[in-house]
Amino acid sequence: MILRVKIVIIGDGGVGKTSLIRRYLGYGFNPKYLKTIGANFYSKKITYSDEKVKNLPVQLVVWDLAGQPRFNEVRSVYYRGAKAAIVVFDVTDRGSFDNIENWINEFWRNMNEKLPIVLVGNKIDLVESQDIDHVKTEEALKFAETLSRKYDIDIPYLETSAKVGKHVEDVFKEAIRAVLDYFMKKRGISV
Ligand code: G3D
Ligand code: MG
Repeated sequence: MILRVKIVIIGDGGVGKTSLIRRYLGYGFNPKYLKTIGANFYSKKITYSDEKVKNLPVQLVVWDLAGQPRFNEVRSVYYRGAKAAIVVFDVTDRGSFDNIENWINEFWRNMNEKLPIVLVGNKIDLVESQDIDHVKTEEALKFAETLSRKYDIDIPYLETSAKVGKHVEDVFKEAIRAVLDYFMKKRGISV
């Protein structure tokens, strides 16, 4: 038996969603393009382990928007069956940070359920290499905490660089962990 986990990756255009997936899966990894909804989906078998679970086979399916213009018409198809969302902003683009709560609400509204979220601040390499105005770690952490309290759900925050490959694996691992925790709690199963 293999657990199938669909994850959607959302956030403003240009924040690095596609780059994160490509970095995680390897650049030679080709998605299937769903022309009707303008989305790519990447599917890969992985073996998941953490402190509680050992070597769990998971069919990870990640959905990524290929173009946003027609998104209004296709969003229900895009979100259908998702178990979690990776919500990404660009730490050097405050506008993309300001939109995070909209993206989260949009996801939950479409799912009719407060499914797990992993919040990601990408392009951290840019602020490590130059002194530019950006969304600071403390501010993003505080925001994640505020959202967690407001919606009564734990929202982890991670900073990544798809460019140099920093903490990219952790994002996907955290998303799968959140999905397992969520559905085990929901079914009253403890491990
Ligand atoms: P999107 O899928 O969210 O729209 P993309 O974003 O993955 O297409 O990335 C948008 C641009 O940001 C790309 O630049 C990409 O190379 C760059 N980018 C993505 N992640 C990072 C990162 O971690 N660090 C840096 N420095 N750049 C990143 P181009 O120039 O190809 O449009
Ligand atoms: Mg993209």
